Amino acid sequence: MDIRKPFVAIIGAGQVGATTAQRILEKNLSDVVLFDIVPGMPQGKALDLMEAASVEGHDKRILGTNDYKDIADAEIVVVTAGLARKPGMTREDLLSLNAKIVTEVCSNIKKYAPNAKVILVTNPLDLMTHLARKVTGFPEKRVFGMAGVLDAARMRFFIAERLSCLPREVEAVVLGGHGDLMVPVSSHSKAKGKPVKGLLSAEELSQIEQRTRNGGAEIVALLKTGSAFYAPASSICEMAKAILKDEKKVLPVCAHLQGEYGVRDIYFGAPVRLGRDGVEKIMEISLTEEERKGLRLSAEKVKQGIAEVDRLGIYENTRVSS
Ligand code: TXD
Repeated sequence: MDIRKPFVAIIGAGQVGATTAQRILEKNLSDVVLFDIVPGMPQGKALDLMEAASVEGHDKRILGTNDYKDIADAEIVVVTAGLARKPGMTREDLLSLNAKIVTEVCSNIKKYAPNAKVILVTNPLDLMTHLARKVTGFPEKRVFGMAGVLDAARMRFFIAERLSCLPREVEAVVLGGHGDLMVPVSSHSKAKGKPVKGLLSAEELSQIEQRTRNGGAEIVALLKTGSAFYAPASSICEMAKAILKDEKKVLPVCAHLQGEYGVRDIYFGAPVRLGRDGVEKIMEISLTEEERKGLRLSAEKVKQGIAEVDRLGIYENTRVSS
């Protein structure tokens, strides 16, 4: 299968990876290379997706592979490889296991796709994005994470549901780390162009903010095994589109902040202009004092996590496939 440039490589052909591949193909955005370490699995999913092409009416191709050589020259590499927490596993256990996987994956990205933009998806998101930057050594504007588009999409849906309007008629911004301390920015949320602060009571807004923070956990509790993947895949696709089509669109992205919002030297959710070069500019928006305070708390938590990742000291001796 000849893959045509510019293409997107997806590492990890699980729920999020495979659904992202499907979205990219069916929106006719680009060809896809789908990589996983499980023999036959990415090949099987790629074949299944190709067999849908005539019915879906797209003209894109997908290659399933267990060989990192196939990601060479990718325009974008999406990293969804990793494990989800299992019963009895601590957050630290998950952190160290996923850190090892992300380190191995990123060493191979560095070797085989040194010019790619890298979108991290694996959790814990802010920390894995920090690790990916360390391991690849790529410029900051080419290494970033997906979380804010998803968190904002969830908030848009919750607002739309409450106001009986369409989710696409709602604008929302969610900043900060991708965890319990994320900051839904209600002061910038609008429905049909009107600030939601004037349309919903403070209590209703606070319930929506809390449901947004808990959005991932709500789905995990319903699914029993695994976590959300449809909305995450849509969110990754939105970011890939902004890059492939050089849209220069402003989206909330986990980007490397250097003083913006009073936050320095960590990967953190902020609105950025996304285009062909990756993160082209970090945008600053005005915030209320409460929102600023929330961001400071969230930044502290991310910093503690980064110290934990750095203590693991696993950047060295990583396996790079030959
Ligand atoms: O907002 C966000 N950033 C997120 C993050 C939204 C949804 C999911 N989020 C996280 O993405 C989730 O917590 C996980 O850490 C990842 C992937 O979630 P997914 O639901 O897709 O997990 P799966 O279905 O278990 O798929 C993981 C795949 C699986 O096919 C493994 O075989 C593969 O990862 N895997 C690897 N691929 C390549 N290389 C290595 N070493 C490897 N190890 C596992």
